Order: sequence, then C-alpha cells, then structure tokens
Amino acid sequence: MTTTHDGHKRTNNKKLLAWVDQMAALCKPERIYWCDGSQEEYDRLCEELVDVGVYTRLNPEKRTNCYLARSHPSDVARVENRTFICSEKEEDAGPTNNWMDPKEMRAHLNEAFDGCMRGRTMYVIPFSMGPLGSPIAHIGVEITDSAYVVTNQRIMTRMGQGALDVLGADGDFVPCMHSVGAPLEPGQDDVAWPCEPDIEKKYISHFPETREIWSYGSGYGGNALLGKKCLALRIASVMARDEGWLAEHMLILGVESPDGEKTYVSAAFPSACGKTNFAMLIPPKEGFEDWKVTTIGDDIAWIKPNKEDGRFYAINPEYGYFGVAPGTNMNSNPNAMLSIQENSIFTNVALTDDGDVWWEGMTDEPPTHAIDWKGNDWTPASGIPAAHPNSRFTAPASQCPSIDPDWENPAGVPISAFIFGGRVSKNFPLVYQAYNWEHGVYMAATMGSEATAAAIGQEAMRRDPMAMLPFCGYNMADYWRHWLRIGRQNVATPPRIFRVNWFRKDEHGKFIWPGFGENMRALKWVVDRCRGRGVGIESPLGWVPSYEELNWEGLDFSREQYYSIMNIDREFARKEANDQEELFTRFGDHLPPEMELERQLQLARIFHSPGVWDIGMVSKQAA
Ligand code: O2Y
Ligand code: MN
Repeated sequence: MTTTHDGHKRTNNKKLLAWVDQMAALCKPERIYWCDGSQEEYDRLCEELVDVGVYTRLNPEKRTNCYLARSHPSDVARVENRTFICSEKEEDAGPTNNWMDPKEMRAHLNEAFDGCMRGRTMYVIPFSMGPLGSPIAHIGVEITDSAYVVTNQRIMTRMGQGALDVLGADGDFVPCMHSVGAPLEPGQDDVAWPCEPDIEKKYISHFPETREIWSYGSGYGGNALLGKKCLALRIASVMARDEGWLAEHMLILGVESPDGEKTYVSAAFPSACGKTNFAMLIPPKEGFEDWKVTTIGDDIAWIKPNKEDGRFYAINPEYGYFGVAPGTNMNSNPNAMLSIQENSIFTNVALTDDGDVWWEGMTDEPPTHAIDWKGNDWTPASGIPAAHPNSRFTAPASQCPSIDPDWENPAGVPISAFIFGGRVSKNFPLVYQAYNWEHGVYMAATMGSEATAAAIGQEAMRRDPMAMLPFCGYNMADYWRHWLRIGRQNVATPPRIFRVNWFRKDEHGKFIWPGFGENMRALKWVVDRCRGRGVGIESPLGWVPSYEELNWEGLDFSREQYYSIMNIDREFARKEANDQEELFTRFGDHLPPEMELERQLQLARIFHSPGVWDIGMVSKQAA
C-alpha cells in the first residue's frame, strides 16, 4: 500500500494516486482529504457544516440525525443547456445532446479548474455504483471541494475504503472531477452555498471515449453528485453499448403474489410522472390483500444479460434516494415518508418552527409559519412556495419499508417486463403491451409527455425516448439500435414491453384514473402477461386488457370509466404516428430501419385493422 496524502495507507492503485496528484496540482487546494466512508467521518463533516451555517440540524425528536441545506437561488436543478457530451465526433453525440469538441472543452476546463480549490479542501471520494464487488457494479472516484457533496454521496453510494478495496491495485475507475467553482482568497469569508453564479461558466461535461466526467460551477443534485446521472447514466450508457448491457433511467420493483410467486419489472418515466411513488407502491387493501410490492431502486437500473439462463438481471447502482419533496405525503407515498424519518439530508425545503421540515403537499394544512427555502419568514399568505419545486430529500435506501430482501444481491434480480410511461391526457390507454421486442423498442423510443408549446399555446408531445433524453451519453438513434440488438442477440427470453399512462383526463380536465396504489391493477396485468396468463385484446397500439381482465375489487370504477381511459381515437393515433416522423428524421443515417418500419406498421394498423378501435366496444360486445 502506498501512503496517501493524509498519511494513511489506503490504496496502491497507481492510476488513482497519479490522477489525484495531477488534479491537486491543477486545482491547488489547501488540503487533500481521502474519505473513508465511516459514520464517524459523516457525523464530523455534518457537524462542521452546521458550524459554518451550511447545514441546520433538525429537531432530533422529529427527524433523528437529519439536516437541512439551502442552496444558492441560482443553483437549484440540473442544468441541461450546460450539460455536454464531448465525443470525438459530433455525430456520436447525436442531435439531442449538446456537443462540444473535446479539445475545446478541455481548454475551457483547464482554465476553469486552474486554482479553483484555493483555500478549500479537496475531498477524494471512492465509491461503488452497485453492491461492493458485484459483477454488474462499477467503481468511480469523485474529487470535490464540497463537503455537502461528500455527505450526500455517502448516502447515495457505497462510499469509502470498501470501494478502494474492490478497486485494488490494478482496477479501473471512472474519474469524476467536481468543483463548485468558488476559490477563496486568503482571508475571504466563505458563503453558505458557494457556486459559480454565471450560468455560462458552468460545465457538466462528459468524455465518452475516455470515460471521464468534469463538472464545474454547481453544487446541486445531478450536477454535483456525479455517481448518479453523469456516471450511472451518461457514461454507463456508453459502457453498456460497448460491453453489451443496458444502463437505464428505470426503477426496479418486485411483485409478490399471495402464493409467493415473485416477478421483477423495471420501469422508465420522464420527470414528474410519479416514478418514486410507483417504485414504492402499496397495493390496495381490498382485492390485493396478500400481494406485496417491493423496491429495488427508484431511479436507475443497470441490466446485464445472463448467459446461464438467457435472462436480464438488474441491480440498482445507487444506495439512496434523491427524491423530489413537494407532493410527497403519507397518501401519495407512505414508504418514502417513512424512509426520511432519520439519517436524511433535506435541500431547499421549508423549516418549521418546531425544527421539522415541510413542503407543499406534505400535509393538508400548511404550517402557520415557517422559514422558506431562501431562509425568509413564510406564512400561507406569502403567496410563494415555502419549498422550492425541485427541493429534495437524500435518504438511505435501506430505510425504505418496502425495500426488497434482494436489493443488495450482487447478481441482481431477473427482469420480466420493461414498462414505459408518459403523461398524456388523451388517447394513450392505461396499459398496453407491445406485440414483440421491436414493436416495444419503437413504443419506448416514441414516448413522451404532453407539454404546452409556448409558441403555439397548444398541447404538444415532448418526446423523451425511454426517459433517457437528458441522460443518454451518445447518439439516441445508436442507442435504439443497441436496444434492438440486445433483445435479439444477448438474451433468450427478452422481457415483455409495456406502456402505461396514469394521466388521462375527462372533459373537465380532471384525472380519470385514481393512480398511486390503484396502479397495482395495471401492474398485476403486466405480471399476468409475463406469466403467460390473460388473453388481451388486439388493438392498433398493442395488446390491451378487457375490463374483465383487471381486478376491480375494492375500486368503484365503472366499465364506462374504463372505456374512457382505454379508447383509442383513430384520427388522434394517426396524427401521433405521423408526428413521430419528425423525431426520426432528425437522426439521418443513424436511424435503425426497424424504427421507421414499426412506424409504418403502426400506421397500417391504425388504417386497416378490422375495427378493434374502441376497447369499450370490444368489451361491450364481449360482455
Ligand atoms: O435536479 C436535480 O439535480 C436532480 S434530477 C433527478 C434526481 C433524482 C432522480 N431523478 C432526477 C431526474 O431528473 O430524472
Ligand atoms: Mn431520474
């Protein structure tokens, strides 16, 4: 073992030691600190952050061992327009990513990082994405000048000496370089949330060929906790392409039937579609008495083919949840609420007078007074949100009551279905199944959510293929090609593919489907289909369940209501399939021919399939 900068013998990995030396020479920190990942270290750093006013310790009787941080008001979310894929060739980043020539980006970064840690500590954070030593896991090392990042990373990843031990002398790691971009001059006082306020000087840069991440100027979330979106999705998607696996923006959950049959599914949803709620779903009390849903992960899945049994096995590469606070409550997600009782960090939520946290939607009645996310006095009459809409909790996954017993299984869990969901108010049924793998990939590639197009003031589909638009580290069309290939070549039994849509509205603009735990009714149909049960009806979009095929016990949901969330309007479906052409043509020669073929087949089914349009009609006839 070689002695590291703090005099400890932690690693003899030459590549790592050389990289840390090189980064220290560039950033010129006052000191270097290697994180061991211990509880003692976490407690000490949190205490230091309390002392300097970055963290507020919450009332231990309400939230044991919990802290609140408030970011700079300009640093509150991922910055997509400053997120870059710096592949050698622009076409390898594709039309949906911001590309910058790697040489040009390196010139910017060398200038920005030069001396950027003056007066600060440079923390070295070794971490494992995935259970330590799992054949599906990978090691990263983040260098950062933010103790907020260190403490959050300890919750979000398996961090410290254990990761160094797995790395060993010759192991490889993804270097993740991070600075808040706020060096301190001698004698200069620090601020509570240092960052680079000029958006044009922030860089969230990825180098897919050399598998490096460089992030400058932001201390927040996905911009700074580099194991998450940067490594586990953007860089990992490139590794997955090259090595024959999948790195997906997907939750993983298990469904256990009363007789103990366990089925795992993985599901992708764009932001604001209730992904964490679905990952932690509690089945309805009536009709699903002895059913259980268990959580493996709420955001990211690494999925590798297993040659032994020809199936995909998935792990959650993360160790914690970085969940959106607003809207989370004991009704929408009791498991999340119970996960954040202790050992959690809250960012940009409101502080109540009794030292607890609060956010919009947490309780029916707001507190009469609180300190808002900007640190100002707040009352319900203030007319502004007390918590930032993107405020977050960082909580250990192990604290989730629905955590699956196999969530740390290094071999992963076998995946039977991929579910893709968007937020669409019309025409897309509650649940339907692709006819085959290629059709499923097409369905996933064209998914999206409705957004009001400011220019025309009309609802338009904002496409988010596989919910990976901001997270795919290479050309999206090449990614589709990878999906098509992996389902054909790398597994004997690819998972069945489904789409779901919880968000259809009635003529008054009200959601028709109750959602949350009731989504179990659609999920059970997914499981049934994977198990070879259920008949299904052939619709132009895919197999759909008849009214009779879903379990309605305990829910007053009429056949007519069901038809209204299952019907497919021919004209609407035709327009949707036509509109998809615009997405496909953006990719030129990179577009796999199967995608256009599937679109044409879709149009043909819409025009020519023999009248199986109206699921209501079909079910009525059947009834
Ligand atoms: O705004 C951020 O920095 C976090 S974004 C995020 C966090 C947790 C899970 N998913 C997301 C996302 O944007 O998909
Ligand atoms: Mn996400």
